[in-house]
Amino acid sequence: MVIMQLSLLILLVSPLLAWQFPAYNMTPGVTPVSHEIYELHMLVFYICLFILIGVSVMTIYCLVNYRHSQGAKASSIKGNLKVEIIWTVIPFLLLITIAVPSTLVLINIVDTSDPDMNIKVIGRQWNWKYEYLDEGIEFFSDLSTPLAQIKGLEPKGDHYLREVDHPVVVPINKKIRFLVTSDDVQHSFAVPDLGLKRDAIPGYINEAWVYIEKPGTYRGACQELCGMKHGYMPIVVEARSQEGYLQWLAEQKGEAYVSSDPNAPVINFVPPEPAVIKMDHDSIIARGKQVFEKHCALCHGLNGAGGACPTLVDITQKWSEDELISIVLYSIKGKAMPAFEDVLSDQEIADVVYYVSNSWNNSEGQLISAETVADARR
Ligand SMILES: [Cu+2]
Repeated sequence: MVIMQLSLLILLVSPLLAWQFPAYNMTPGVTPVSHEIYELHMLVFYICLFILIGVSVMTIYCLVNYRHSQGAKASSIKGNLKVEIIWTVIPFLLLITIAVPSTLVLINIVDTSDPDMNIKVIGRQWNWKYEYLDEGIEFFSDLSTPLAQIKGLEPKGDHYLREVDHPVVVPINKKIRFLVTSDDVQHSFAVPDLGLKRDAIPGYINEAWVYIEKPGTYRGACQELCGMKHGYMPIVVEARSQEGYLQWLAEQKGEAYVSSDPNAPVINFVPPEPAVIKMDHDSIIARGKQVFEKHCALCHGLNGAGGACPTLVDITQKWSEDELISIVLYSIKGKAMPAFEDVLSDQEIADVVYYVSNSWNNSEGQLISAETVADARR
């Protein structure tokens, strides 16, 4: 009885909480699909509430009025056609009320026809790769939360584990089709504000679409348990005005961008001169450390000794430079390490291998040039 009263109380208070604290409710989002999903959710919620209140009132009424101490006697009615029709027709009508809008929303969700642009999304252990198919640009999007926050050495930032180095930039008011797939295991591409969730399955392409109505930054995450760093592959979608998007696009391509607005200043984007790569010990160690902390330290630990993972490559033991280059490029059999062949540049691999072979127990690492790494690529 107490449990029933408690659950009743929680269920009756929950709609009030949903109204007062929208953060506890599902988000209405910023796309037509997310609005439809939200409305469907609220419709089902009200139907559940209606049933809950109806059943609870009936139960309490019977408990109070027909209890044994009041002298109530159980009757032995056998069958009642009217009641049976009522308790068949009402649930049937309720199910139809849910089924019709659900089907319409589902049909809309899968309708990826006539997109204005196409972006291929590739889930990887453990980052996302985006390819703008109509523009010929592509990039990786990695977690950008500093390692010190993850290790608890610094206070957590506002977007802890929800921030990336390269967000997906898209224009508002355009139908954008995402072609979602995976390079390795199953991931899931999900951004609640956009009403978007699609599984990323190796060998398959799943389609999804969004039409974002409001500029802003929308955050999501991989929603399919995909390995050790599943929690470290967030998704950040940046929706900009058409003008802002075109400007970003020009920057990505290293082209100048001229605004279509005659009053706007002409923005000439000039790609920066390639930096001179210093090859002294301290510079390489500093660059290698940066690469190591971004891509390796989450598993291997800042001291290289790693955690308790039995499938970790022991980098504190002595490896030759060639072995390390091969491990970083293509991983090693029987270990959970991902291949960095597509993720890191030749210079980054040369730097990180030099850093590893000169840290911890290793101290006689040889200088490696980017060309050596390029030669080691199959
Ligand atoms: Cu994943």
